[in-house]
Amino acid sequence: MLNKQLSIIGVPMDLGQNRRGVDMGPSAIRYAGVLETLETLEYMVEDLGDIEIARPSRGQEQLQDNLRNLKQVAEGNEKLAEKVDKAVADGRFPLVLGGDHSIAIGSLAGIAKHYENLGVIWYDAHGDLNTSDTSPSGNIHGMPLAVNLGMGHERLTNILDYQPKIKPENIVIVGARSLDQGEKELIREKGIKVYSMHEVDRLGMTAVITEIIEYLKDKTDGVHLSLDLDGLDPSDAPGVGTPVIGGLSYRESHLAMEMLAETNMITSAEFVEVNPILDEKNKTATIAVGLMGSLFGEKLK
Ligand code: 4U7
Ligand code: MN
Ligand code: MN
Ligand code: MN
Repeated sequence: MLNKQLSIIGVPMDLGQNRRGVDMGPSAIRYAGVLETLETLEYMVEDLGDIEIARPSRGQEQLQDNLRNLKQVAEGNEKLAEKVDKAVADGRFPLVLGGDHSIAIGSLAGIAKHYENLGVIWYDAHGDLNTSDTSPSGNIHGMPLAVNLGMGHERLTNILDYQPKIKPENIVIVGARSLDQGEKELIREKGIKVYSMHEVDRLGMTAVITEIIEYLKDKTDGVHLSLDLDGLDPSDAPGVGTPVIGGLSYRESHLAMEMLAETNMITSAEFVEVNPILDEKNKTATIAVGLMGSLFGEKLK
């Protein structure tokens, strides 16, 4: 069984990218019934509310050194890191609700310091392995995995005063289908394990998750799931800022969560990039909550 004490932390962050609305993700996910779902599964859930995120005043959004809103993104992530750090120190499972994916910088900063070898499953259409040198957009939500490897601006890599947060051999990316050139080079150079859509199509999700469990189980002392809803196909999860066709299906995603639930290996999680403004009747937030239900053992009840 997973840790029964959960702490939910909302992060209304939309400054890591260009499209407004993803700051409403935590509300949409709460509205879709996250607390009720987890309480039905007999978790003791504490909702810590939302982290306060500063707004750049209108027209003041800054693209400095190819890093959009660096100051606000860094400050928001510092606050998040402290909250998450405390939750883990108190023996609780942190469940972080985004917000854009730049918040994985703060979550992992708070979590990774409690582990020698934290594994990370990055469920995403993208690699999020850009730095300000390789990013085509300057958007920090495309950089958090690189930041956690200790690459990028020091204001981001050094949150909570240590780095790197994770090791390349403890990372697995699932669902990738939109990788930039610099990201591909980094994946090759660091030997990061990637199950792109090609591998998922070829092997099937059952084999992919079985391999991932095998790959991580002996060398890690905890595993963080970072689930970007754009890992799913936009026909299932339309409410995301950077949709990419040809994604993981709703069923494959549930299967993945159910298989992870059976192992009890997940020790923290975040669900990010839900944008209610781009959504259809809160469909994407509802799917996020459904996936959480599976991850937290609905099928095993
Ligand atoms: B997400 C992109 F160029 N790679 O860096 C970039 F394609 O957190 C997209 O996975 C990043 O949603 C997407 O801007 C970040 C782009
Ligand atoms: Mn993505
Ligand atoms: Mn992402
Ligand atoms: Mn996205």
